[in-house]
Amino acid sequence: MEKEIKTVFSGVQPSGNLTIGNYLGAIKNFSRFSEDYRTFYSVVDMHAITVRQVPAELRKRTYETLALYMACGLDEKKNTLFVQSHVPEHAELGWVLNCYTMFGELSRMTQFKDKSAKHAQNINAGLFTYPTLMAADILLYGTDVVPVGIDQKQHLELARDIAIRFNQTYSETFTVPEGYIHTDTMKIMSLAEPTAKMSKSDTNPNAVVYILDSKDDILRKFKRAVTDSDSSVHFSEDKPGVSNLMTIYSAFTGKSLDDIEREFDGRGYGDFKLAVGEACADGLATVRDEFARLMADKAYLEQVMKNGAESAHRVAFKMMSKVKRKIGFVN
Ligand code: AQP
Repeated sequence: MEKEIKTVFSGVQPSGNLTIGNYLGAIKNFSRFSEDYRTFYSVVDMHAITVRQVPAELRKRTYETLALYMACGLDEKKNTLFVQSHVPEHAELGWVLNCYTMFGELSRMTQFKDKSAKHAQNINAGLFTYPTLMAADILLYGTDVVPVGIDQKQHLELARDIAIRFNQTYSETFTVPEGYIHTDTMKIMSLAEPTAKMSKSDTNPNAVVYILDSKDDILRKFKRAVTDSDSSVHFSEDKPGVSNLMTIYSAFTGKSLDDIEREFDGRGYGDFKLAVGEACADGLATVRDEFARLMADKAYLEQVMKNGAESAHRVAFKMMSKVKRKIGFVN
């Protein structure tokens, strides 16, 4: 039977200060769905502990990530905004799906390989089964669409495979989700090393622009951004630094890449970098102000978390009951 309203789910880990990669690749796209879809956006704290976190910071960042969702335009009345660990069905379904996910499949995940190399002292089982928990997040809500950056594509494909496998083993249970990857901004690159993804856990602060950076910091970081020895503002594979800056400029101004090339024809990188910095800082100014306002009212954020958890739980509980019945657990 065709569902009338389609469902969207996505999440962001409170594992650091959020970057313009998280913003342009994911969060900015979330609000596109608010009007016509049933939307669930989660602060995925259970994913964050696959890497060691300082408890007080994790707690603070959980509030901050929720406030950032709202500051970036997600209306808490139109979207279910919640914290993953407040809805126990995520862990419950995650365990069940572990038993329908193959060791070989998880071994092929590039994020696991990258993060294992980065955290060689803590290659825990949670890091390995991260994609199964992500599949549970998505499948619990009958999700049709998952807006993510390109780095999550492999995990999403695994979620689809797990859904199909489960449905074929029993009967139609899970909706097989589709990714929504905004091709223009699917991978914002590091400013210091433009062939690597901009990541919130990067240890070089000049490589990353955080959503909440001050205007001065943003201008300084773009001024220092790695480009190349040429001086033409032109989008191409062999100019990863300049192309990345053009992508960011385009995302904040709405200008096309051709228009940007024309705008900076013969003007050199100095002018261009300043313009990118200004556009980014101005584009984020209202987010920063709204974030500060929201963070000053912790009680309200807690109310949003509570309402979100209740709404999410109602849906998740139903799906979990169905799963238990299918696999033969006694009610
Ligand atoms: N650089 C990026 N460009 C485009 N999209 C990005 N995303 C992350 N970085 C970029 C998208 O943001 C969403 C939330 O990401 P996450 O919090 O789940 O973690 P991640 O993908 O592992 O992002 P980070 O910033 O690199 O976090 P750490 O450093 O903690 O591992 C996802 O949709 C992601 O695609």
